Amino acid sequence: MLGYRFIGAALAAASFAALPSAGVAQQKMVLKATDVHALGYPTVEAVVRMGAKLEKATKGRLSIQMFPAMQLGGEKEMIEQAQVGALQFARVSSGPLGPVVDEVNVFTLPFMFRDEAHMRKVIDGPIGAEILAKITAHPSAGLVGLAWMDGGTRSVYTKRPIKSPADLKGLKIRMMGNPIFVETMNAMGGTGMSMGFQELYNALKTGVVDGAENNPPSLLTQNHYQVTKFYSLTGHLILPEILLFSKKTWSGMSKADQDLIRKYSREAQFEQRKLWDAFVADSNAKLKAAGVQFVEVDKKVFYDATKPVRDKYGAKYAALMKRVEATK
Ligand code: BDP
Repeated sequence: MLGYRFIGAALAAASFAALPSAGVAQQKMVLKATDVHALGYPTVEAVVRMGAKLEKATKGRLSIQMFPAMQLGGEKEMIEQAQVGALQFARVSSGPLGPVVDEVNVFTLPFMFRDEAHMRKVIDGPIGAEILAKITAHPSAGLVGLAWMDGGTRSVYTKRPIKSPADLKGLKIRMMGNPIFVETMNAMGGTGMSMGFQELYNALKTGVVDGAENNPPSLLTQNHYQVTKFYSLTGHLILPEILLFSKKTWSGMSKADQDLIRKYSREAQFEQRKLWDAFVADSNAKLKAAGVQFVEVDKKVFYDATKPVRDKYGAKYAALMKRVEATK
């Protein structure tokens, strides 16, 4: 039996150690968190700092153990592990969450936000809160939506400059796992290919794809810039990221602990943003120093080209999209 118990403990979602004669609320829990990015990246750092706060506030009863840098797989896998309670915090892009909770897709439409300030207004305000609540209330997603994080603006990078849809013709561009993104790239003139982030560097290097699209920090930290030297500022996606929690674990926690996690998550949203702005500026400088060429693009052409995608996927959320647009 000892062996069995040992395996059971190793597989357990979070490590629980009940204190003598204590109820659920008093259990010691090590909450597992994961992110595709490495330690020091703003999304990771914000969650690590939150762990320190949680530990302090609960005198060590609650803590966070971070598994960074895709140690637990890509974002699809991270979501699945949160769903079964194999981990607690998953910080993912809105992209791979869209296929799980459809409302999230409103944020994943091309050129949905006018600029980053607009996106921040939306996620910080009532619409952001509503979508988080939709995630939590979803009957089968098994997730709790805790907070938004900033994912900046995504643009295309390839081995040649992209100024118009014609320049993308015949180029295979990696997109995140969400049909909206593949259709977006197709509408932009290229050939969208959905693929996990964990496979991308090799795919770029071996020519399985000709390019990808992302924000400057990802282009830099994933070393994609070593292969693709032209960063064409299409800005087709301003994509919020999200901090999720496993509903399975959540439902076994006390209301007081849930409230504490919610409070620190909201704080993490703003803490990450501050780190993010500095990180983007630094990434841009490093990319330029490494010889990456930033190519100015007439976004209007790509905006017009992607209208069918907004129409197709946005139709059922017309009212919500109007409210997003009206957010000033
Ligand atoms: C990065 C996001 C990360 C995504 C990644 C991707 O921070 O959440 O997994 O893009 O393209 O910008 O897959």
